[in-house]
Amino acid sequence: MALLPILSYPDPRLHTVAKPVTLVDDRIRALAADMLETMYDAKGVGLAATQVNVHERMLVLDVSEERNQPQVLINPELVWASDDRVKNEEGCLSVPGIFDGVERPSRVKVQALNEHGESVTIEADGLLSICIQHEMDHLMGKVFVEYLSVLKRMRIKSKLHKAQRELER
Ligand code: GNR
Ligand code: NI
Repeated sequence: MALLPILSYPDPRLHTVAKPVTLVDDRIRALAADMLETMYDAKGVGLAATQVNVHERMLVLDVSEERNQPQVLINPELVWASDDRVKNEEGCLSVPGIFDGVERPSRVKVQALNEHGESVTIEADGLLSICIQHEMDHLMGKVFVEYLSVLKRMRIKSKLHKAQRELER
């Protein structure tokens, strides 16, 4: 088990489109375990492989209060999204300290493989729905700040650049 470094916006590697996982094997299971450890350590509800600079379609999440319901989704595909949309406050481990409203379909149905290579179908609403959509965006190279206005995004970039410079001093 190991903690993995998380890429921070505006790192261009966050815009990489992930490739499908071709085989769910021990390498993928070890990566899932490291991603879960990294997610729990960072107190996140989800983590996409893109954020740890691995460009394969896989994500982990745990939206439970007790932090004891880890889920691994490999090659997730959206099979249905509701027409009704809801706006929620989102944050991202790759955009530290920034929270803003994002509108998305309220409910989704997703098909994926689990860490054993078995097909699973998830019907999600609430935080699970938001989190799955947020993570699937990462796998497409999309970060939630891209839903915000150009002006807000500019302010976020300069704030994070400045924070990075202070760290390097
Ligand atoms: O920990 C996280 N919380 C969160 C809150 C609202 C909407 C989405 C998220 S996902 C985020 C972890 C993360 O960055 N995953 O990519
Ligand atoms: Ni994120």
